[in-house]
Amino acid sequence: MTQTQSTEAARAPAKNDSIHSESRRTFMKLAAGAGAAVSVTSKLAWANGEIGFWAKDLPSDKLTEMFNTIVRIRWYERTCVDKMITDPKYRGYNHFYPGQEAVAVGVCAALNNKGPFNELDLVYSTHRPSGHAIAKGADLKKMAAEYEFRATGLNGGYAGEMHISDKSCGFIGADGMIGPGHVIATGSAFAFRARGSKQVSVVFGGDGTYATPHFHGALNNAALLQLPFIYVLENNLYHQYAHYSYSCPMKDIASAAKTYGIAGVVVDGQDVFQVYNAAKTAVDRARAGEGPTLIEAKTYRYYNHWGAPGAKPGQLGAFGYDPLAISSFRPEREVRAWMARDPVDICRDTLITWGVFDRAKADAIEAAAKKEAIEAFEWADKQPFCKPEDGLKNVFVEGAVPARQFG
Ligand SMILES: Cc1ncc(C[n+]2csc(CCOP(=O)(O)OP(=O)(O)O)c2C)c(N)n1
Repeated sequence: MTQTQSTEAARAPAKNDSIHSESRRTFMKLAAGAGAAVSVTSKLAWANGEIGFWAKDLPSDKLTEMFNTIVRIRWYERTCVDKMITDPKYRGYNHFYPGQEAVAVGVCAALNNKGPFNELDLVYSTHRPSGHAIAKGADLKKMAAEYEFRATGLNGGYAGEMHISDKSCGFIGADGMIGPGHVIATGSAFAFRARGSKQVSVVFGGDGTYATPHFHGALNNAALLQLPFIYVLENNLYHQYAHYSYSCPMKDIASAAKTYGIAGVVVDGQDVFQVYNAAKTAVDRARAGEGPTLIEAKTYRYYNHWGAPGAKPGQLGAFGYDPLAISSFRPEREVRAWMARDPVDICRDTLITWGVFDRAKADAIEAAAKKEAIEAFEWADKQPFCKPEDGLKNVFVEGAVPARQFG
């Protein structure tokens, strides 16, 4: 059975999912318009039940924490961006997450993120990991230090952004390679099955991952073995600078779930509560032995694909709201339409409507998040850099290579 949960008027699913029948131009125009009036239909489309309406029944402190996490991600990222533009000493090389925060927070809020390692749900991330790491519970200061290659960072300064991990909260980590992490994530799910554990393995991937063999291999194996595995596909419309219609023949990538006979759902990735509802439903099914789910969250990233030290707003390969840069690969009106449905605003306004907090309280939470992020980077700036001569430490498993590697 299909249920509609959109906060706006729901649109009936397209009769023909294929875009081969319509011109790419028309398709892209429709996709661009999605930001203006996202009326994404949330549906567990191909059997196995329906999405629960869980979020509205959550305790107020949990809902407040979800808003807190969204603004902590937003301000961590904005502080990082500011440093990249203004601080000549900043060394990070980053893929920014603003615009997509509701996806990470909605999913991770449905997971077990605290406790002994063998009880944690695991998250496998992407080259765009900040939101996933913070939502899973990584320490902001140690993250900032890691992004700046400091010895006191989460991974001793050797991982930087693209390989950051935090075992203590089950954040298995970022992955600079597009695809292979999906297969490893199904391996974890298989281990959970084999051990009789109730843990769930979650992998995040972008729309660009649809075209990888790993996406299909992971879903096929997860379906065959009915693994406790959730694939969260963050469809932000573009992989680097190419629209996803260049690599995927379907409008809804979640349609792929049908191929593998698993549950698939399209959800409004700007609305943290819709994401939570879908994630919680998928987690419950996975823990109950009912198999994997593919969640496609329609979302958008505000900044350019990546930024590096010395970046100038508006330049390709940098980031910024500069219309010239935006129009180089996506229409300005598309960016503005999506920004009008900002995940921070939607979360804040919903919680005010629900009477969870008032505007003053929301502003205080956001101000504290901003302060925390600035202080995290100030702390990181004072930390020692990692030493190049220690670079081979922690690369090999002890016992598999001569002990001198660990001296
Ligand atoms: C195997 C592999 N091929 C190519 C790249 C280069 N690359 C980095 S990000 C990216 C696009 C990823 O797009 P998507 O998965 O949609 O995520 P997004 O950047 O939109 O968040 C590519 C092709 C890579 N990192 N790994």
